[in-house]
Parts: sequence; structure tokens; C-alpha cells
Amino acid sequence: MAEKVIVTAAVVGAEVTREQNPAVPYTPAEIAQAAVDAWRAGAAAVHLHARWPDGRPSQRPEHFREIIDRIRQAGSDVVIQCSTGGAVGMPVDERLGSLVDGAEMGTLNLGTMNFGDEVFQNTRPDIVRIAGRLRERRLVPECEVYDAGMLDTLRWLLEKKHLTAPYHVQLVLGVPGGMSASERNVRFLLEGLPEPTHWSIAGVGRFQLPMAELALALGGHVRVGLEDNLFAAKGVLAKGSDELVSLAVKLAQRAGREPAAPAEARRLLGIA
Ligand code: KMH
Ligand code: ZN
Repeated sequence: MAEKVIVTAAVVGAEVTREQNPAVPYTPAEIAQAAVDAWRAGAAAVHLHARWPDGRPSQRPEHFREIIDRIRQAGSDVVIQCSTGGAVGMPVDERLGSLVDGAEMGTLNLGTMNFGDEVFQNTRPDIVRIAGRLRERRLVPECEVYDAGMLDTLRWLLEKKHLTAPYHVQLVLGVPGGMSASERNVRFLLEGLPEPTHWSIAGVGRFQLPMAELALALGGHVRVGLEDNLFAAKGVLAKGSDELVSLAVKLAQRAGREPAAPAEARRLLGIA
């Protein structure tokens, strides 16, 4: 039987705004509710960012703590993954604020790149430092790969033992400045993945659901949610990340892949 699929919900991110879609959550209570709704819809994991109540991105530990506490108080056992990417322009010290008690995974962005009209800086020393912090805190890294050369960085990190298994790879495709979300690019990237690796695709914008479908067909996992895409269909705003998770779950079932429960996701991802 095909491996169960881990659906990760990226419920807010650092860039999207309520002006673009009124369902974008800002406060810790709203972000926690969005995460719980996504879990109820079938997400096994949530990729978390935080915001100040006015919508500015935040990596403040107290915001992440409140989000996680609220998720657990709601009775959800969803896997908690905290962003160390934060927002463009944030210093690494600030970005590391998200790695609070209760986090189970943390992201590891594998290179500097144009991110829209800005630069998302991740120097090799930054990457090594973040990898070290994830290791110290016994968090499973999710390696965010936006472009082909970042897989060479992944191999370098493994070779130098800055990174060791278990880790997860997220192919984030369609960021303006990164690799585009095409089947050809996905197949090329998969050829370069170290073995054995669990991998997932996060397609940006209108590529979100087509990339989910492709990941499902190729044996990967999927990430959906408002961080990466605001629409449920062409011209139709998503009512929340849970709606996008429901669509991904339907695609999974059509592809003969059952969504993993959080406990199964922990087993697959090597979370102790
Ligand atoms: N907000 C982006 C610049 C991550 O979460 O680790 C970076 C990002 C990646 O969202
Ligand atoms: Zn993110």
C-alpha cells in the first residue's frame, strides 16, 4: 500500500495580509484556531508563523508559546513545526525566537535568494547556526528548498555533519526569485535528493493544488494553506487553510493515499 500522506497546513506565513483575504489569522488565538481547524480537516502537521495583532510578522517566543498552548488546550495532537525563516530582513537571532518548548520541528532555509522584490538572506554560517540550534533543541529540521543549488547545500550539511537524519525536505516552488512550480523542475529536484528522504511540495499561488496532486502521484507529502496561496479556485478566495486542507485530502483519496494522523506523521518524520 502507498505510504500515508502527511498534509501540512501553513496557516499564516509572514507575507499575506487580511486585505488580500479576510481569513488570514493574526492574533495567537486566531492562528491557533486556524491550526485546529486545519487539523480537523485532516492536516497532520502545522507550519507556524506568528503575527502582532496588527498583522506585522513576529518571531516573539511568547506569541509562539500562546499559539501552541491554545492548540493543545483545544485537544489537538497536530505536529507543531515552527518557522525559523520568519520574514525577510529579520536577523537570525530574532528568527530563532520561534523555537519554544512544545515545538517538534523547525524550518531550515537552505540558501539566500531573491524573494519577490526583496532578499531572503540565509548565508552558510546562518544555516549552520540554525541547524545547530535545531539539534540542541532536538527538533526535526524541515529543510526548505527553493532552488536546485540548495540541494547541494543539503548534501554539504550532511557531509559536514551539520545535519543528520531524521530531517524532512520541503520543495517550495513558485516563489518569484526561486524555482518555478513545474513538473519538470520537481522531477529534476527529486533526482538530486539524498536517499532516503521524506519530501513534500509546497506550491505557491495557483500552483498549490496542482503541485499537491503531483506530490501525491510521485509518493511525496504535501503542504497547503494561506501562507502560500489565498484561493480555493480561480477568483474564489479560500475561507481558511482548512478549506485548502480539505481539498488536498480529497486529492489524496483520489490518488489512493490516506492522510496520516499526527501520530503516524511523527513516526514517519522520526519525531521522538
Ligand atoms: N517568510 C519567508 C521569507 C520558513 O517559514 O522557514 C520565509 C519562510 C520560510 O516562510
Ligand atoms: Zn513559512
